[in-house]
Amino acid sequence: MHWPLLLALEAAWAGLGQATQHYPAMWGHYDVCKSQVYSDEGLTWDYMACQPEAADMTKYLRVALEPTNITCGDPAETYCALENPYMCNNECDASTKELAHPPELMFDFEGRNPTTFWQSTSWRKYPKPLLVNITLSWNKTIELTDDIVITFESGRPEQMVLEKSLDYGRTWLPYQFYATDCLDAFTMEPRTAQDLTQHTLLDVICTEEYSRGYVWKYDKTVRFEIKDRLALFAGPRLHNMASLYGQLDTTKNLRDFFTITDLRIKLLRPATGATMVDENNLSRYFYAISDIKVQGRCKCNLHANSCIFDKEKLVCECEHNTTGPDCGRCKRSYQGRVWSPGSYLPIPKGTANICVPNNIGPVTCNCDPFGSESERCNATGFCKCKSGTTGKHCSECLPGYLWDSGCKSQVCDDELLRCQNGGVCLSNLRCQCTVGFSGVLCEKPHCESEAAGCGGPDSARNTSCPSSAHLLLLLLALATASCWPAAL
Ligand SMILES: [Ca+2]
Repeated sequence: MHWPLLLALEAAWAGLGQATQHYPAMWGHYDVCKSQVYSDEGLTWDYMACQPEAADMTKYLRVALEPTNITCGDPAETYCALENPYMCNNECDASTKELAHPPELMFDFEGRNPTTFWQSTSWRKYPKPLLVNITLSWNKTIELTDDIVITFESGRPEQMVLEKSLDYGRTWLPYQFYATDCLDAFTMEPRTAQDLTQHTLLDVICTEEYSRGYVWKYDKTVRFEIKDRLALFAGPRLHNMASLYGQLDTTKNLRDFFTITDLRIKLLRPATGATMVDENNLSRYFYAISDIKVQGRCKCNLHANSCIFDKEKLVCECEHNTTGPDCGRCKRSYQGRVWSPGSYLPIPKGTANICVPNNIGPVTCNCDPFGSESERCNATGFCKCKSGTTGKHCSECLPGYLWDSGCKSQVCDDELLRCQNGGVCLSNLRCQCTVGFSGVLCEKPHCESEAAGCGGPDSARNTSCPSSAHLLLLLLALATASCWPAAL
């Protein structure tokens, strides 16, 4: 019954490739956190891992630029084309809507003509570096599911770094370096994403693929290759998802690699199109970005199938008795065991890892209904055991007691506690008496008459005869055909 989930998982990952034709054009996500199933115990819930659908994450970000006055147009400025210093028809004026190039134009709907774009001031302070930080913040942990694609309206920068943060911008890690000359810019050997293997997937590389060669009109994008990295485990068409899920389940570093709260694009040197910068025409050098694509999903630790944008913030709608912005902890009354993320693999290899009520955890895993006073543990977290019972769950017997729907005192054995008068000891719990005898050890002969005040078997007054301790006396008494009241 779980294989449809696997298919859904595969569709989920395959669906991430919707922007590229050679990936299956399937859509879907595993949105089933639980379903009702019939089992030996009747109709029960079957819990499964789930996660929100991948989406365009640029709708939910905040963008910040450093320096704050780096956007062009204040004061108004005219720019010349990089490839032709005499073609100066690019005017930027922040006070005129048609001529302004604010940051939000990196995230608006593309497809209109002419293209809309953000643009920086020109490199008028050359040789001081023209540095710009573009920070994208989600205030929420998200998982990247597709390539990050930055489309430049200007020439692509000669040096830039893409960085990520996992802690809301407090600390940063490089994701990838980009340069026309990696050795010169960053003292790194140039590599490409295609050079990576399963063992080097998490390497931070410097690539010259998106900077080298100045082609103004046709080569505008800079990529961070997510899918090439996923394909190292899932195969070139992402067909072997079980392999990828297995890795994601067991390798925290791999999960974390695709996880971010913020991205930062550090623009370090604009395109110059030549080895020498033309100091007489510095208005040829600037950055302009028309579009940034970031596809991903809310990280909900496989405990939610939807994520909502509430009060300007993304929040997982947690299932499985979990809570927190990332479903990262158990609800207060569901801390019966330690919180864990759900697993990517379907049952039985994986589990949803639901949070269980406080009194069902492995520390207390139910009090025995026969051996304890209550099936629930007391306020201190322990089961209260009945007499003769012991153990964490009150399911074990003290010495001298035997289990029989709870712990019963041992009645007979073949040594010290022998059944008498021909009785047979059954499972140490009771004597099976021969006709004419009763009592725990068959020590009591039935009365044969009502003589001497002895009642019949149904008598409410006296139904038994002397105890085993008086066996000798009993024999004497039998000789006189009389019977003693039980009180003796
Ligand atoms: Ca745009």
